[in-house]
Amino acid sequence: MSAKNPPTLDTSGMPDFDKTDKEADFEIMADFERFNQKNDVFRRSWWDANIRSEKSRLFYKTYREPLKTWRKADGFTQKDYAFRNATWHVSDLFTEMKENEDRREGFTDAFTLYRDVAKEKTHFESPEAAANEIKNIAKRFGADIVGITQYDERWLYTQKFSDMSLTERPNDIPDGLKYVIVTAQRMDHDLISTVPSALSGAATGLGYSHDATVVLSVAQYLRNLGYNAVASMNDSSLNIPMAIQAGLGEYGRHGLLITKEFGPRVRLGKIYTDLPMALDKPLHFGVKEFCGICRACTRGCPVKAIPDGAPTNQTYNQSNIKGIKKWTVNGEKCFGYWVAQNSDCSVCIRVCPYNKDYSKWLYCVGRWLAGTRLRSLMLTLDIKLGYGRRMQPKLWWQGQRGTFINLILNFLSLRKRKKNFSS
Ligand code: B12
Ligand code: SF4
Ligand code: SF4
Repeated sequence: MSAKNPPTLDTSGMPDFDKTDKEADFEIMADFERFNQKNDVFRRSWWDANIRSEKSRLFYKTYREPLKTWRKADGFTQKDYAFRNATWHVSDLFTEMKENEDRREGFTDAFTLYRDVAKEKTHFESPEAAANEIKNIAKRFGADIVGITQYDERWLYTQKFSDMSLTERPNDIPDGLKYVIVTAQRMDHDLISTVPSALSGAATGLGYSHDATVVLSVAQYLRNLGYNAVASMNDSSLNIPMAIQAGLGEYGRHGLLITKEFGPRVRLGKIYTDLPMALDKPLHFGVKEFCGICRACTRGCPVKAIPDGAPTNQTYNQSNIKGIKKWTVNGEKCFGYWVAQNSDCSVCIRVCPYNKDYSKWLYCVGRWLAGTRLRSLMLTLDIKLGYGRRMQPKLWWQGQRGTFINLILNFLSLRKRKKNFSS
Protein backbone atom coordinates (compact mmCIF):
# COMPACT_ATOMS: atom_id res chain seq x y z
CA MET A 1 0.00 0.00 0.00
CA SER A 2 3.13 2.11 -0.43
CA ALA A 3 3.32 5.85 0.00
CA LYS A 4 -0.03 7.15 1.16
CA ASN A 5 -1.07 9.40 -1.68
CA PRO A 6 1.13 9.10 -4.73
CA PRO A 7 -0.16 11.18 -7.66
CA THR A 8 0.75 8.30 -9.99
CA LEU A 9 -0.13 4.69 -9.46
CA ASP A 10 2.22 2.35 -7.62
CA THR A 11 1.53 -1.03 -9.21
CA SER A 12 4.23 -3.04 -7.43
CA GLY A 13 2.79 -6.20 -5.91
CA MET A 14 -0.60 -5.43 -7.44
CA PRO A 15 -2.68 -7.77 -9.58
CA ASP A 16 -2.46 -7.76 -13.37
CA PHE A 17 -4.95 -4.94 -13.97
CA ASP A 18 -5.42 -5.73 -17.67
CA LYS A 19 -6.64 -9.22 -16.83
CA THR A 20 -8.86 -8.32 -13.89
CA ASP A 21 -10.32 -5.29 -15.70
CA LYS A 22 -11.30 -7.51 -18.60
CA GLU A 23 -13.00 -9.95 -16.25
CA ALA A 24 -14.81 -7.09 -14.50
CA ASP A 25 -15.65 -5.36 -17.81
CA PHE A 26 -13.87 -2.16 -16.66
CA GLU A 27 -12.78 0.29 -19.37
CA ILE A 28 -10.04 2.45 -17.87
CA MET A 29 -8.67 5.13 -20.21
CA ALA A 30 -5.19 6.67 -20.44
CA ASP A 31 -6.39 9.88 -18.72
CA PHE A 32 -7.55 8.01 -15.59
CA GLU A 33 -7.05 9.89 -12.32
CA ARG A 34 -7.68 8.69 -8.80
CA PHE A 35 -10.43 10.52 -6.93
CA ASN A 36 -10.00 12.97 -4.04
CA GLN A 37 -12.76 12.61 -1.41
CA LYS A 38 -12.91 16.40 -1.14
CA ASN A 39 -14.73 16.40 -4.48
CA ASP A 40 -17.61 14.08 -3.70
CA VAL A 41 -20.90 15.99 -3.49
CA PHE A 42 -21.39 15.44 0.24
CA ARG A 43 -17.94 16.84 1.02
CA ARG A 44 -18.50 19.72 -1.42
CA SER A 45 -21.71 20.56 0.40
CA TRP A 46 -19.46 21.66 3.32
CA TRP A 47 -16.86 23.71 1.45
CA ASP A 48 -18.22 24.61 -2.01
CA ALA A 49 -20.58 27.59 -2.21
CA ASN A 50 -22.08 26.10 -5.40
CA ILE A 51 -23.51 23.22 -3.36
CA ARG A 52 -23.76 24.66 0.13
CA SER A 53 -26.95 26.59 0.93
CA GLU A 54 -29.36 27.34 3.75
CA LYS A 55 -31.41 24.35 2.58
CA SER A 56 -28.43 21.97 2.57
CA ARG A 57 -27.65 23.03 6.16
CA LEU A 58 -31.27 22.29 7.11
CA PHE A 59 -31.07 18.94 5.28
CA TYR A 60 -28.21 17.77 7.54
CA LYS A 61 -29.64 19.39 10.65
CA THR A 62 -32.90 17.48 10.48
CA TYR A 63 -30.98 14.18 10.77
CA ARG A 64 -30.13 15.32 14.32
CA GLU A 65 -32.65 17.94 15.40
CA PRO A 66 -36.40 18.29 14.97
CA LEU A 67 -37.76 20.76 12.44
CA LYS A 68 -39.42 23.83 13.94
CA THR A 69 -42.59 23.05 12.05
CA TRP A 70 -43.17 19.62 10.56
CA ARG A 71 -44.55 19.16 7.08
CA LYS A 72 -48.01 17.67 6.80
CA ALA A 73 -47.25 15.71 3.61
CA ASP A 74 -47.57 11.93 3.88
CA GLY A 75 -44.09 10.48 4.50
CA PHE A 76 -42.62 13.75 5.83
CA THR A 77 -44.34 14.05 9.22
CA GLN A 78 -42.61 14.14 12.59
CA LYS A 79 -43.20 10.39 12.96
CA ASP A 80 -41.47 9.66 9.65
CA TYR A 81 -38.41 11.75 10.59
CA ALA A 82 -38.41 10.33 14.13
CA PHE A 83 -38.17 6.81 12.74
CA ARG A 84 -35.64 7.68 10.02
CA ASN A 85 -33.34 9.41 12.48
CA ALA A 86 -33.59 6.56 14.99
CA THR A 87 -32.45 4.08 12.32
CA TRP A 88 -29.27 6.17 11.92
CA HIS A 89 -28.66 6.31 15.67
CA VAL A 90 -26.29 3.31 16.04
CA SER A 91 -24.24 4.34 13.02
CA ASP A 92 -24.16 7.94 14.32
CA LEU A 93 -22.86 6.81 17.73
CA PHE A 94 -19.82 5.15 16.11
CA THR A 95 -19.28 8.05 13.74
CA GLU A 96 -19.43 10.72 16.43
CA MET A 97 -17.28 8.88 18.99
CA LYS A 98 -14.00 10.43 17.79
CA GLU A 99 -15.21 13.80 16.56
CA ASN A 100 -12.93 15.51 19.12
CA GLU A 101 -10.03 13.97 17.13
CA ASP A 102 -11.48 15.39 13.88
CA ARG A 103 -12.58 11.89 12.76
CA ARG A 104 -16.01 10.82 11.51
CA GLU A 105 -15.42 7.09 11.44
CA GLY A 106 -17.20 5.13 8.73
CA PHE A 107 -17.80 8.19 6.55
CA THR A 108 -14.62 10.24 6.23
CA ASP A 109 -12.25 8.04 8.26
CA ALA A 110 -11.84 4.29 8.59
CA PHE A 111 -12.80 2.78 11.96
CA THR A 112 -10.17 2.67 14.69
CA LEU A 113 -12.37 1.27 17.48
CA TYR A 114 -10.72 -2.13 18.14
CA ARG A 115 -8.93 -4.26 20.63
CA ASP A 116 -5.27 -5.04 19.78
CA VAL A 117 -4.26 -7.66 17.21
CA ALA A 118 -3.60 -10.99 18.99
CA LYS A 119 0.11 -11.82 19.35
CA GLU A 120 -0.40 -15.42 18.23
CA LYS A 121 -1.69 -16.22 14.72
CA THR A 122 -4.19 -18.90 13.75
CA HIS A 123 -3.00 -20.51 10.51
CA PHE A 124 -5.37 -21.77 7.83
CA GLU A 125 -4.84 -24.85 5.69
CA SER A 126 -5.09 -22.82 2.49
CA PRO A 127 -6.27 -19.43 1.17
CA GLU A 128 -9.50 -21.20 0.13
CA ALA A 129 -10.11 -22.43 3.69
CA ALA A 130 -9.46 -18.92 5.03
CA ALA A 131 -11.88 -17.39 2.51
CA ASN A 132 -14.61 -19.91 3.35
CA GLU A 133 -14.23 -19.30 7.05
CA ILE A 134 -14.32 -15.51 6.76
CA LYS A 135 -17.38 -15.58 4.49
CA ASN A 136 -19.16 -17.88 6.90
CA ILE A 137 -18.28 -15.67 9.87
CA ALA A 138 -19.29 -12.46 8.07
CA LYS A 139 -22.69 -14.00 7.36
CA ARG A 140 -23.01 -15.04 11.01
CA PHE A 141 -22.44 -11.38 11.89
CA GLY A 142 -25.30 -10.42 9.56
CA ALA A 143 -23.72 -9.83 6.14
CA ASP A 144 -26.03 -10.88 3.31
CA ILE A 145 -23.40 -11.18 0.57
CA VAL A 146 -19.61 -11.42 0.95
CA GLY A 147 -16.83 -11.40 -1.63
CA ILE A 148 -13.06 -11.08 -1.55
CA THR A 149 -10.84 -9.07 -3.85
CA GLN A 150 -7.24 -7.94 -3.92
CA TYR A 151 -6.46 -4.42 -2.69
CA ASP A 152 -6.54 -2.10 -5.73
CA GLU A 153 -5.09 1.33 -5.11
CA ARG A 154 -6.96 2.89 -8.03
CA TRP A 155 -10.15 3.00 -5.92
CA LEU A 156 -8.49 4.52 -2.85
CA TYR A 157 -9.17 8.26 -2.34
CA THR A 158 -5.96 10.22 -2.96
CA GLN A 159 -6.85 12.29 0.13
CA LYS A 160 -9.64 12.12 2.66
CA PHE A 161 -11.53 15.23 3.70
CA SER A 162 -12.86 16.35 7.08
CA ASP A 163 -16.36 17.86 7.09
CA MET A 164 -15.52 19.45 10.43
CA SER A 165 -12.11 21.10 10.05
CA LEU A 166 -12.56 21.33 6.26
CA THR A 167 -9.04 20.01 5.75
CA GLU A 168 -7.61 17.39 3.39
CA ARG A 169 -5.74 14.61 5.17
CA PRO A 170 -3.69 11.63 3.97
CA ASN A 171 -5.62 8.40 3.56
CA ASP A 172 -4.32 6.41 6.54
CA ILE A 173 -5.10 2.77 5.71
CA PRO A 174 -2.04 0.89 7.06
CA ASP A 175 0.45 -0.63 4.62
CA GLY A 176 0.33 -4.31 3.74
CA LEU A 177 -3.43 -4.96 3.88
CA LYS A 178 -3.53 -6.64 0.48
CA TYR A 179 -6.99 -8.21 0.72
CA VAL A 180 -10.40 -6.57 0.83
CA ILE A 181 -13.53 -8.34 2.08
CA VAL A 182 -16.57 -6.59 0.60
CA THR A 183 -19.97 -7.04 2.27
CA ALA A 184 -23.49 -6.16 1.16
CA GLN A 185 -26.43 -5.79 3.50
CA ARG A 186 -29.91 -5.80 2.03
CA MET A 187 -32.13 -2.76 2.56
CA ASP A 188 -35.81 -3.03 3.43
CA HIS A 189 -37.98 -3.45 0.31
CA ASP A 190 -41.19 -1.88 1.68
CA LEU A 191 -39.42 1.17 3.11
CA ILE A 192 -37.73 1.80 -0.25
CA SER A 193 -41.06 1.44 -2.03
CA THR A 194 -42.32 4.57 -0.18
CA VAL A 195 -39.70 6.85 -1.77
CA PRO A 196 -39.93 9.86 -2.20
CA SER A 197 -40.42 10.21 1.56
CA ALA A 198 -38.36 10.85 4.68
CA LEU A 199 -39.67 7.45 5.80
CA SER A 200 -37.77 5.70 2.97
CA GLY A 201 -34.54 7.19 4.38
CA ALA A 202 -34.96 4.69 7.24
CA ALA A 203 -33.82 1.96 4.81
CA THR A 204 -30.57 3.90 4.39
CA GLY A 205 -30.14 4.45 8.14
CA LEU A 206 -30.83 0.82 8.99
CA GLY A 207 -28.38 -0.17 6.25
CA TYR A 208 -25.56 1.89 7.76
CA SER A 209 -26.29 0.79 11.33
CA HIS A 210 -26.16 -2.86 10.18
CA ASP A 211 -23.09 -2.16 8.05
CA ALA A 212 -21.21 -0.73 11.03
CA THR A 213 -21.93 -3.80 13.17
CA VAL A 214 -20.93 -6.23 10.44
CA VAL A 215 -17.66 -4.61 9.34
CA LEU A 216 -16.48 -3.82 12.88
CA SER A 217 -17.23 -7.36 14.08
CA VAL A 218 -15.50 -9.04 11.12
CA ALA A 219 -12.44 -6.81 11.56
CA GLN A 220 -12.24 -7.61 15.29
CA TYR A 221 -12.57 -11.35 14.55
CA LEU A 222 -9.59 -11.15 12.17
CA ARG A 223 -7.62 -9.20 14.77
CA ASN A 224 -8.43 -11.83 17.40
CA LEU A 225 -6.96 -14.41 14.99
CA GLY A 226 -3.71 -12.44 14.84
CA TYR A 227 -4.23 -10.58 11.53
CA ASN A 228 -4.37 -6.86 10.99
CA ALA A 229 -7.78 -5.65 9.80
CA VAL A 230 -9.43 -2.27 9.29
CA ALA A 231 -13.19 -1.84 8.90
CA SER A 232 -14.63 0.77 6.57
CA MET A 233 -17.98 1.94 5.20
CA ASN A 234 -18.01 4.98 2.89
CA ASP A 235 -14.59 6.25 3.90
CA SER A 236 -11.20 5.69 2.27
CA SER A 237 -12.23 4.20 -1.12
CA LEU A 238 -14.88 3.61 -3.79
CA ASN A 239 -17.10 0.68 -2.83
CA ILE A 240 -18.74 -0.08 -6.17
CA PRO A 241 -15.69 -1.03 -8.30
CA MET A 242 -14.35 -3.10 -5.39
CA ALA A 243 -17.69 -4.88 -4.96
CA ILE A 244 -17.72 -5.70 -8.69
CA GLN A 245 -14.18 -7.09 -8.50
CA ALA A 246 -15.20 -9.14 -5.44
CA GLY A 247 -18.01 -10.78 -7.44
CA LEU A 248 -20.94 -9.18 -5.62
CA GLY A 249 -22.73 -8.15 -8.80
CA GLU A 250 -22.75 -6.06 -11.97
CA TYR A 251 -22.81 -2.35 -12.66
CA GLY A 252 -26.12 -0.74 -13.71
CA ARG A 253 -27.11 2.33 -15.72
CA HIS A 254 -28.13 4.08 -12.49
CA GLY A 255 -24.50 3.98 -11.38
CA LEU A 256 -25.13 1.37 -8.68
CA LEU A 257 -24.08 -2.21 -8.06
CA ILE A 258 -26.80 -4.72 -8.98
CA THR A 259 -26.54 -7.93 -6.96
CA LYS A 260 -28.10 -11.24 -7.95
CA GLU A 261 -29.77 -11.58 -4.54
CA PHE A 262 -31.33 -8.14 -3.93
CA GLY A 263 -30.69 -6.14 -7.10
CA PRO A 264 -29.39 -2.63 -6.27
CA ARG A 265 -31.15 -2.60 -2.84
CA VAL A 266 -27.95 -3.06 -0.77
CA ARG A 267 -25.51 -1.11 1.36
CA LEU A 268 -21.86 -1.91 0.97
CA GLY A 269 -19.02 -2.13 3.49
CA LYS A 270 -15.46 -3.44 3.38
CA ILE A 271 -12.64 -4.72 5.57
CA TYR A 272 -8.98 -4.40 4.58
CA THR A 273 -6.80 -7.21 5.95
CA ASP A 274 -3.48 -9.05 5.59
CA LEU A 275 -5.00 -12.54 5.98
CA PRO A 276 -4.24 -14.30 2.66
CA MET A 277 -7.52 -15.52 1.13
CA ALA A 278 -8.67 -16.96 -2.20
CA LEU A 279 -10.07 -14.21 -4.43
CA ASP A 280 -13.50 -14.12 -6.07
CA LYS A 281 -14.14 -13.38 -9.72
CA PRO A 282 -16.54 -10.81 -11.17
CA LEU A 283 -20.05 -12.06 -11.83
CA HIS A 284 -22.06 -11.61 -15.03
CA PHE A 285 -25.77 -12.31 -15.31
CA GLY A 286 -26.82 -10.05 -18.18
CA VAL A 287 -27.26 -6.70 -16.39
CA LYS A 288 -25.29 -4.66 -18.95
CA GLU A 289 -27.36 -6.03 -21.83
CA PHE A 290 -30.62 -5.52 -19.91
CA CYS A 291 -29.71 -1.91 -19.04
CA GLY A 292 -29.08 -1.48 -22.76
CA ILE A 293 -32.84 -1.81 -23.42
CA CYS A 294 -34.26 -0.52 -20.11
CA ARG A 295 -34.53 3.13 -19.06
CA ALA A 296 -36.71 2.80 -15.93
CA CYS A 297 -34.16 4.66 -13.76
CA THR A 298 -33.48 7.37 -16.36
CA ARG A 299 -37.20 8.04 -16.64
CA GLY A 300 -37.91 7.60 -12.93
CA CYS A 301 -35.22 9.97 -11.64
CA PRO A 302 -37.06 13.17 -10.62
CA VAL A 303 -34.17 15.41 -11.74
CA LYS A 304 -32.95 13.46 -14.78
CA ALA A 305 -29.53 12.77 -13.27
CA ILE A 306 -29.16 9.32 -14.89
CA PRO A 307 -27.85 8.93 -18.47
CA ASP A 308 -29.93 7.71 -21.37
CA GLY A 309 -27.21 6.58 -23.78
CA ALA A 310 -24.34 4.10 -23.91
CA PRO A 311 -21.47 4.19 -21.36
CA THR A 312 -19.01 7.05 -22.04
CA ASN A 313 -16.11 8.73 -20.27
CA GLN A 314 -18.14 11.95 -19.94
CA THR A 315 -17.97 13.66 -16.55
CA TYR A 316 -20.52 16.29 -15.46
CA ASN A 317 -18.37 18.14 -12.95
CA GLN A 318 -15.51 17.65 -10.46
CA SER A 319 -17.61 15.12 -8.53
CA ASN A 320 -17.05 12.38 -11.13
CA ILE A 321 -13.89 10.27 -11.39
CA LYS A 322 -11.93 10.91 -14.61
CA GLY A 323 -10.88 8.42 -17.28
CA ILE A 324 -13.38 5.57 -16.97
CA LYS A 325 -15.89 4.60 -19.65
CA LYS A 326 -19.06 3.89 -17.69
CA TRP A 327 -22.58 5.12 -16.99
CA THR A 328 -22.14 8.23 -14.86
CA VAL A 329 -24.71 10.01 -12.72
CA ASN A 330 -24.87 13.78 -12.20
CA GLY A 331 -24.34 13.86 -8.42
CA GLU A 332 -24.94 17.62 -8.18
CA LYS A 333 -28.45 17.21 -9.58
CA CYS A 334 -29.09 14.18 -7.38
CA PHE A 335 -28.03 15.89 -4.15
CA GLY A 336 -29.97 19.01 -5.22
CA TYR A 337 -33.12 16.88 -5.16
CA TRP A 338 -32.32 15.51 -1.68
CA VAL A 339 -31.92 19.02 -0.36
CA ALA A 340 -35.12 20.21 -2.05
CA GLN A 341 -37.23 17.43 -0.55
CA ASN A 342 -35.29 17.37 2.75
CA SER A 343 -34.41 13.67 2.77
CA ASP A 344 -32.32 11.24 0.75
CA CYS A 345 -33.73 9.60 -2.38
CA SER A 346 -33.76 6.02 -3.72
CA VAL A 347 -36.23 6.31 -6.60
CA CYS A 348 -33.64 4.74 -8.95
CA ILE A 349 -33.55 1.67 -6.67
CA ARG A 350 -37.35 1.52 -6.31
CA VAL A 351 -38.05 1.53 -10.06
CA CYS A 352 -35.22 -0.83 -11.12
CA PRO A 353 -36.65 -4.13 -12.43
CA TYR A 354 -33.89 -5.92 -10.46
CA ASN A 355 -35.32 -4.58 -7.19
CA LYS A 356 -37.07 -7.85 -6.31
CA ASP A 357 -37.05 -10.38 -3.50
CA TYR A 358 -35.09 -13.20 -5.14
CA SER A 359 -35.87 -15.67 -2.38
CA LYS A 360 -39.09 -16.15 -4.44
CA TRP A 361 -38.57 -18.56 -7.33
CA LEU A 362 -40.82 -16.65 -9.76
CA TYR A 363 -38.54 -13.62 -9.58
CA CYS A 364 -35.52 -15.86 -10.18
CA VAL A 365 -37.17 -16.97 -13.43
CA GLY A 366 -37.63 -13.28 -14.32
CA ARG A 367 -33.97 -12.55 -13.57
CA TRP A 368 -32.91 -15.49 -15.72
CA LEU A 369 -35.16 -14.24 -18.56
CA ALA A 370 -33.62 -10.76 -18.22
CA GLY A 371 -30.25 -12.35 -18.98
CA THR A 372 -31.43 -14.02 -22.21
CA ARG A 373 -32.63 -12.83 -25.62
CA LEU A 374 -36.12 -12.71 -24.11
CA ARG A 375 -35.09 -9.67 -22.07
CA SER A 376 -37.52 -7.34 -23.94
CA LEU A 377 -40.40 -9.66 -23.03
CA MET A 378 -39.30 -9.59 -19.39
CA LEU A 379 -39.09 -5.78 -19.46
CA THR A 380 -42.56 -5.44 -21.02
CA LEU A 381 -44.00 -7.78 -18.39
CA ASP A 382 -42.34 -5.81 -15.61
CA ILE A 383 -43.80 -2.54 -16.88
CA LYS A 384 -47.29 -3.98 -17.50
CA LEU A 385 -47.43 -5.62 -14.08
CA GLY A 386 -46.70 -2.25 -12.50
CA TYR A 387 -43.57 -3.12 -10.52
CA GLY A 388 -41.65 -0.23 -8.99
CA ARG A 389 -44.76 1.78 -8.13
CA ARG A 390 -44.68 3.93 -5.01
CA MET A 391 -46.38 2.71 -1.84
CA GLN A 392 -48.12 5.45 0.17
CA PRO A 393 -46.05 5.98 3.35
CA LYS A 394 -49.20 5.99 5.51
CA LEU A 395 -49.87 2.42 4.31
CA TRP A 396 -46.39 1.35 5.42
CA TRP A 397 -47.24 2.49 8.95
CA GLN A 398 -50.22 0.11 8.96
CA GLY A 399 -47.99 -2.98 8.72
CA GLN A 400 -49.40 -6.09 7.04
CA ARG A 401 -52.81 -4.50 6.58
CA GLY A 402 -51.21 -1.60 4.66
CA THR A 403 -49.16 -3.98 2.50
CA PHE A 404 -52.38 -5.81 1.62
CA ILE A 405 -54.21 -2.57 0.75
CA ASN A 406 -51.21 -1.55 -1.38
CA LEU A 407 -51.47 -4.84 -3.27
CA ILE A 408 -55.17 -4.23 -3.97
CA LEU A 409 -54.47 -0.65 -5.10
CA ASN A 410 -51.75 -1.94 -7.47
CA PHE A 411 -54.15 -4.56 -8.83
CA LEU A 412 -56.87 -1.95 -9.45
CA SER A 413 -54.48 0.39 -11.22
CA LEU A 414 -53.30 -2.57 -13.30
CA ARG A 415 -56.85 -3.24 -14.47
CA LYS A 416 -57.28 0.42 -15.29
CA ARG A 417 -54.08 0.38 -17.32
CA LYS A 418 -55.10 -2.84 -19.08
CA LYS A 419 -58.30 -1.12 -20.19
CA ASN A 420 -56.29 1.82 -21.48
CA PHE A 421 -53.95 -0.55 -23.36
CA SER A 422 -56.85 -2.33 -25.05
CA SER A 423 -58.93 0.75 -25.85
C1 B12 B 1 -20.81 10.56 -2.49
C2 B12 B 1 -21.85 9.48 -2.67
C3 B12 B 1 -23.09 9.85 -3.23
C4 B12 B 1 -23.43 11.27 -3.70
C5 B12 B 1 -22.57 11.93 -4.69
C6 B12 B 1 -21.83 11.11 -5.75
C7 B12 B 1 -20.76 11.98 -6.33
N1 B12 B 1 -20.52 11.89 -7.61
O1 B12 B 1 -20.15 12.75 -5.61
C8 B12 B 1 -24.91 11.17 -4.19
C9 B12 B 1 -25.73 12.22 -3.47
C10 B12 B 1 -25.15 11.35 -5.67
C11 B12 B 1 -25.23 9.73 -3.84
C12 B12 B 1 -26.47 9.22 -4.11
C13 B12 B 1 -26.82 7.91 -3.87
N2 B12 B 1 -26.11 6.98 -3.25
CO1 B12 B 1 -24.25 7.20 -2.83
N3 B12 B 1 -22.46 7.24 -2.28
C14 B12 B 1 -21.57 8.16 -2.27
C15 B12 B 1 -20.26 7.63 -1.65
C16 B12 B 1 -20.24 8.03 -0.18
C17 B12 B 1 -18.95 8.06 -2.29
C18 B12 B 1 -18.86 7.81 -3.79
C19 B12 B 1 -17.95 8.80 -4.47
O2 B12 B 1 -16.90 9.16 -3.93
N4 B12 B 1 -18.32 9.26 -5.66
C20 B12 B 1 -17.56 10.25 -6.40
C21 B12 B 1 -17.18 9.77 -7.84
C22 B12 B 1 -16.22 8.60 -7.79
O3 B12 B 1 -18.42 9.44 -8.46
P1 B12 B 1 -18.60 8.85 -9.94
O4 B12 B 1 -17.43 9.13 -10.78
O5 B12 B 1 -19.90 9.32 -10.42
O6 B12 B 1 -18.62 7.25 -9.69
C23 B12 B 1 -19.76 6.61 -9.14
C24 B12 B 1 -20.06 5.32 -9.90
O7 B12 B 1 -19.85 5.44 -11.27
C25 B12 B 1 -19.17 4.30 -9.21
N5 B12 B 1 -17.79 4.19 -9.67
C26 B12 B 1 -16.72 4.93 -9.25
N6 B12 B 1 -15.60 4.50 -9.83
C27 B12 B 1 -15.93 3.47 -10.63
C28 B12 B 1 -15.14 2.67 -11.45
C29 B12 B 1 -15.75 1.67 -12.21
C30 B12 B 1 -14.90 0.83 -13.08
C31 B12 B 1 -17.16 1.48 -12.14
C32 B12 B 1 -17.82 0.41 -12.96
C33 B12 B 1 -17.95 2.27 -11.30
C34 B12 B 1 -17.33 3.27 -10.55
O8 B12 B 1 -19.12 4.75 -7.84
C35 B12 B 1 -19.42 6.13 -7.72
C36 B12 B 1 -20.60 6.27 -6.76
O9 B12 B 1 -20.87 7.63 -6.50
C37 B12 B 1 -20.48 6.07 -1.85
C38 B12 B 1 -19.69 5.20 -0.87
C39 B12 B 1 -18.32 4.88 -1.40
N7 B12 B 1 -17.28 5.16 -0.70
O10 B12 B 1 -18.21 4.35 -2.52
C40 B12 B 1 -22.01 5.97 -1.72
C41 B12 B 1 -22.72 4.85 -2.46
C42 B12 B 1 -22.17 4.73 -3.86
N8 B12 B 1 -24.10 5.35 -2.53
C43 B12 B 1 -25.00 4.42 -2.43
C44 B12 B 1 -26.40 4.64 -2.57
C45 B12 B 1 -27.31 3.45 -2.29
C46 B12 B 1 -26.91 5.88 -2.98
C47 B12 B 1 -28.37 6.28 -3.23
C48 B12 B 1 -29.36 5.24 -3.68
C49 B12 B 1 -28.92 7.02 -2.00
C50 B12 B 1 -29.45 6.19 -0.89
N9 B12 B 1 -30.71 6.32 -0.60
O11 B12 B 1 -28.72 5.46 -0.27
C51 B12 B 1 -28.18 7.39 -4.29
C52 B12 B 1 -28.12 6.81 -5.72
C53 B12 B 1 -27.64 7.81 -6.73
C54 B12 B 1 -27.08 7.13 -7.96
N10 B12 B 1 -27.96 6.70 -8.85
O12 B12 B 1 -25.86 6.98 -8.08
C55 B12 B 1 -24.37 3.06 -2.19
C56 B12 B 1 -24.43 2.19 -3.45
C57 B12 B 1 -24.94 0.78 -3.21
C58 B12 B 1 -25.07 0.06 -4.53
N11 B12 B 1 -26.08 -0.76 -4.66
O13 B12 B 1 -24.27 0.24 -5.41
C59 B12 B 1 -22.90 3.47 -1.75
C60 B12 B 1 -21.82 2.46 -2.13
C61 B12 B 1 -22.94 3.62 -0.21
C62 B12 B 1 -22.94 2.31 0.55
N12 B12 B 1 -22.18 2.23 1.63
O14 B12 B 1 -23.61 1.37 0.23
N13 B12 B 1 -24.18 9.06 -3.33
S1 SF4 C 1 -31.23 8.98 -5.88
FE1 SF4 C 1 -33.06 9.99 -6.75
S2 SF4 C 1 -32.29 11.93 -7.55
FE2 SF4 C 1 -30.50 10.62 -7.20
S3 SF4 C 1 -30.13 9.59 -9.17
FE3 SF4 C 1 -31.45 8.21 -7.96
S4 SF4 C 1 -33.53 8.79 -8.58
FE4 SF4 C 1 -32.20 10.46 -9.23
S1 SF4 D 1 -33.67 0.60 -14.01
FE1 SF4 D 1 -33.26 -0.55 -15.88
S2 SF4 D 1 -31.66 0.65 -16.92
FE2 SF4 D 1 -31.73 1.34 -14.80
S3 SF4 D 1 -30.17 0.11 -13.76
FE3 SF4 D 1 -32.16 -0.96 -13.46
S4 SF4 D 1 -32.23 -2.41 -15.15
FE4 SF4 D 1 -30.63 -0.94 -15.68
